[in-house]
Amino acid sequence: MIIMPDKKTWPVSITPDNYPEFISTSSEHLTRKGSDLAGYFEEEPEPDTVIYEVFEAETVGHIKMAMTVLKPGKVGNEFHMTKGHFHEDDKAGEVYVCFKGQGMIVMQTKEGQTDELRLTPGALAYIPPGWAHRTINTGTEDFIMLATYPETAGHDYGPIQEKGFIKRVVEINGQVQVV
Ligand code: M6P
Ligand code: ZN
Repeated sequence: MIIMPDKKTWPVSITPDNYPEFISTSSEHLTRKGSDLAGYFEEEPEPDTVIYEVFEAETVGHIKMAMTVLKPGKVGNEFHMTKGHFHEDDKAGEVYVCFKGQGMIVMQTKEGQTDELRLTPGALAYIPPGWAHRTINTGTEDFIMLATYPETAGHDYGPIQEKGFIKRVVEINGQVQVV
């Protein structure tokens, strides 16, 4: 089953069965290793460890789609996570759909409001404009989710790179805790 006969201009349905084809037909592929996340965790990750990969679909028009595959694991007691970012366009929101694994999304505003949501397969998360967002794999298998967002959103990594998120997701006594 091919989900994207002409992936730029043909309607597609991405399902729990065919989502691996999205990955295999993506046009852009980004790998983030421990060395790319230096300074993000409380402890430093192994530089060569792959933390996550992002597969972006070739689309036309105003909507972009990217699938993130976040590997299971921890750095110290902190679960593997994405860098996290604000959007350059403060009117641009984002929608995540979870396909596989167990995870969380942590969000915060520039004014210091924070929130977090658990994501399991089938769950959809809405990230309102103005909220920075980071994904965390709290499980033992790959955590895979699809993101859709306006092509003009832009990634603003600066504030998170400098100060981090207010909340971290860690394992304490075998339990997932937001601290
Ligand atoms: C999702 C989307 C992408 C983002 C990716 C990885 O797929 O939000 O825009 O690039 O996650 O997150 P980050 O860019 O914060 O490392
Ligand atoms: Zn985003």
